[in-house]
Amino acid sequence: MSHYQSNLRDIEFNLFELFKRDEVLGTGPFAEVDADTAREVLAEVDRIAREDLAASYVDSDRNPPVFDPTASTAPVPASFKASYDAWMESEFWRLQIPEALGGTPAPSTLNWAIAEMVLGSNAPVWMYAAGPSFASVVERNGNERDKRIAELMVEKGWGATMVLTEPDAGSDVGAGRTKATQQADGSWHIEGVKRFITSAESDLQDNIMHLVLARPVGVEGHGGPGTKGLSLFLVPKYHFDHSTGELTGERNGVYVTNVEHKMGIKVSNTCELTFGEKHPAQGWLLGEVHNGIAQMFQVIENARMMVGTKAIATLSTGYLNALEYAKSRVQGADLTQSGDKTAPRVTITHHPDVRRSLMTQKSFAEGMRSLVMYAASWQDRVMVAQHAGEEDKLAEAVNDLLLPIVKGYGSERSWVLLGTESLQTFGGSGFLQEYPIEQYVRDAKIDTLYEGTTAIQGQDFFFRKIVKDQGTALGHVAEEIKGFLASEAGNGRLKEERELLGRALEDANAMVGLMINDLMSAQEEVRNLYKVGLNTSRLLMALGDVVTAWLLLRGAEVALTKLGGDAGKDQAFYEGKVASAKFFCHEVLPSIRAELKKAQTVDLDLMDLDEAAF
Ligand code: ST9
Ligand code: FAD
Repeated sequence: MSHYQSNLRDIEFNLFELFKRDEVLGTGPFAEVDADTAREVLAEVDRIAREDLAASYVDSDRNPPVFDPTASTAPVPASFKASYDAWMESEFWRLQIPEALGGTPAPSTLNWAIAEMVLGSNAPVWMYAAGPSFASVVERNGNERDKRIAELMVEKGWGATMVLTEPDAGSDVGAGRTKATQQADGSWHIEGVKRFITSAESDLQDNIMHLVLARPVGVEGHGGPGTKGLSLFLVPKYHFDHSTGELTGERNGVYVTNVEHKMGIKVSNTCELTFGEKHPAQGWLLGEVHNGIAQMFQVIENARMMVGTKAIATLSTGYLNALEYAKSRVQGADLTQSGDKTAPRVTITHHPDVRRSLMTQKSFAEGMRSLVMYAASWQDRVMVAQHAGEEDKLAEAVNDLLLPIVKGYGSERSWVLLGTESLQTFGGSGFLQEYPIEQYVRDAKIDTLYEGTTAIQGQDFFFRKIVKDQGTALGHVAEEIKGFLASEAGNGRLKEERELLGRALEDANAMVGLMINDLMSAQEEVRNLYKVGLNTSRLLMALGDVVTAWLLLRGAEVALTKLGGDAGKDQAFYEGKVASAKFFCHEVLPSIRAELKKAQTVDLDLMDLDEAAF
């Protein structure tokens, strides 16, 4: 039986009922993908995910790749290769890439809906299969040479990697020391050691294109300190004929020199990558411009969305597995009959605390699914504008604002809830490898770490997405929420919850105001910046809760309308939507007041404390 329990009904609810994607499907840039096609694709991806992708989930955890230092290889298990092949053969990855590369562009919302099912059933498949998406960044930023390389990457099914991290440069990418020296023929030789590079080795593809950040030496005006001195180079594993893509048989001087032993996602090779040690590692400067960090952030933005979606997808399948177990596990008597030792035993879904736990899981999983879809709906707007030869600055800014929430908030909430609630629902059985939850917990922990830790997401959120943006995007989202608060949404049935949301929004806004004040006061007393830094993660989580609650309530409003008519077989589904929105507002939102109080009492004591006192 499949470990993966998808929630296609809720995915379709988000796409078609809440965010009304039938209005964009089949139009403009998405002319080739109408709503009917989208539904067919979703149904087929659902099947592939539950059957073909989920099939190797356990085996590739128990029998992970083993690094062979002599050959510098780490082949994946055959079961995983079968899953990977099934995904590549489905060709659905073409929905993510531009027509110029043989793609059939679909709205971002549809792509992230598809991604949820792939990531929830076997995330490393999505990561190894990202070559064509990487190619679209090469195509967008490249000159004629690079555009041809991008075509070859897709045509030949090559893999690709994002290569930033070094032993001494993790969160601080700008500390990277890998260097690039230009050669007489215009290419570059890369020298240095990168670590933790995902998909840098496997036997899944004939070639791998590494997108490498390195510091050019001896180039005036470039190669200075920090991230701005980094340039992006295309460094293939094997040399190839740049017009035909035929491999020349010659190995480039970039080798995997170690594969990490990890807590989870073990089949996803995490590699140390050494450049130019045995012989030169030749690379080409992307687009022949020195603009590495900005180019790499095009990849990072996509990857951050991916990581948040992966975490949330895992919580969703964790919840549905827990629900299934709870419905059949008989233990104890109903609380109202606990005095009667002969009372019938009941399934654990009868116990109030189990119900609290299940509804916590359901409301977060479904609310954060809506969060992913909401962010993606802004990406749809960006794509529509670009197709019309325009720029939608607001859509870009709101998407930017939402990314750290999807990634930082999404991964933190998911990882914690998978452990404290989904696994807990199974009792001691949750601790066993017989059930998938312990693997979910191990596999989801990485989501709070890579692609920028939660601390980095919190700082990105406040300093870049709020302060640098001068509050434009945040102001827009807040206005949308206020519009909802002022409406008659739910026809009286969501009145209390709208009030709770209103209060939470005020509290979160007060937190932003407080932090802006601390930031301003840092101009006089620079150490006040520490106060801001003590609150950035807190703000990310608080606003994450606010946006999630609002989206759940919007879903509840839709559901109430459906329940007002003949909901038919969907009666329970819609009742569940209303119940989870109400639950979230009552159970989660009041804590934001306490978080505000904590934020207000933050002072410099912690920073003044001698390290020895910790
Ligand atoms: C990793 C990979 O962890 C894990 C999973 C891999 C799976 C791979 C496969 C799946 C991925 C599929 C992707 C396919 C591609 C698809 C594309 C489709 C189209 N937003 O603030 P400053 C830029 S990888 C945008 O001064 P510092 C910006 O250019 C490792 N841009 O930063 C800015 O200049 P300006 C991940 C941003 O103090 C410049 O950077 N590692 C943003 O120099 C400098 O900004 C990390 O994520 C942003 N949010 O450096 C590192 N922020 O201001 C985490 C910055 O002029 N650390 N830029 O615009 C950080 O993010 C740090 O904050 C830092 C700080 C490095 C940026
Ligand atoms: P550090 O930066 O040393 O952080 C340690 C702790 O300090 C964290 O809690 C962090 O939040 C905190 N911290 C650090 N700086 C600050 C600060 N300024 N303010 C507040 N707190 C701070 N990298 C790639 O380039 N490509 C990949 O494909 C890739 N894949 C990965 C796959 C896996 C499985 C793993 C584990 C990592 C991968 N990484 C990859 C690297 C990953 O992005 C980094 O591990 C991550 O960015 C954190 O860097 P670090 O591990 O050096 O931690």
